[in-house]
Amino acid sequence: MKEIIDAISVAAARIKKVIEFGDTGYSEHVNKTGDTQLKLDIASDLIIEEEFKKVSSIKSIISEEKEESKLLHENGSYIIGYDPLDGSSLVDVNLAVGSIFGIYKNGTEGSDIVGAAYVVYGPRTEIVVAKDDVRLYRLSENGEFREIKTIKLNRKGKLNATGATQKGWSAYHKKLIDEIFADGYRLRYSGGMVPDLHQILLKGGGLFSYPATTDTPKGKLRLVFEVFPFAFVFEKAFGAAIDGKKRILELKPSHIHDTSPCFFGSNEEIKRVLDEYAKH
Ligand code: AHM
Ligand code: MG
Repeated sequence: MKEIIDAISVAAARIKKVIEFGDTGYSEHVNKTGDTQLKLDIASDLIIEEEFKKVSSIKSIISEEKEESKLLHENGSYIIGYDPLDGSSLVDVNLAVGSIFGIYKNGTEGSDIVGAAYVVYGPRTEIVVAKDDVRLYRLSENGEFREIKTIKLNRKGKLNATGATQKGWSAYHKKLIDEIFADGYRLRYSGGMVPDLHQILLKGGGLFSYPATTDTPKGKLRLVFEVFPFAFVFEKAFGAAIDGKKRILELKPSHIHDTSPCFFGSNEEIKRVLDEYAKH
């Protein structure tokens, strides 16, 4: 898998430049989810595809920005599901964005994931890689990613990142979130899942939620490109990830672009969600 992480590192350094100096305008294309693609989404997707084409162990790629999966090397053994530039609409307001990668074998169900990585393009460029454990790497002046530390969540955190349109929340979801705030948790939510989850991972824990709502009953975030990779990261960092009732990595999407409600966090906060959701 090292060759895949190396390719992600090369792609990340290239995408960082595109974010800094590229055109932030819209293209004329609409992706599978119905979003008009930004030129930055397309450029990032092309860079990743170019770098993955050089890696013979990658059998196929599935991108949030592509309708279908794409075969790269018939004899490869890995399938990579990725979101090339998550939160790309935040670039024009100069907030942090990211790239997310799920590394799968055999298929793209939750149980097929064998590794995950994400890149944060913020004031600094960082890569987090989850295999047996979760490690943070940072881009240094010489253009190389240097290992910084291993990431481990505490049993309980202090941050509460609450996603989705509040007027569409269920009454019990609102009750749960209100109770968490009443216990002293602080709101942190930029609208980019990569920096928002990265903050929870690095500040020791908390809860990130993107629930089902009346306007998005199956949530917004995509299983193969966003939710499974982060579920893998959180579990390997001694946290947990659920859809409200079930462990995320037990879910089986019926289509590569399927979405799911999702909750990521440290164990105590995830237990609170499970206890409240079990009643409904
Ligand atoms: P994108 O893939 O189109 O960029 O959308 C995904 C983003 C996530 O990064 C973020 O958590 C979520 O959308 C925010 O959505 P909302 O504004 O509805 O809370
Ligand atoms: Mg995304």
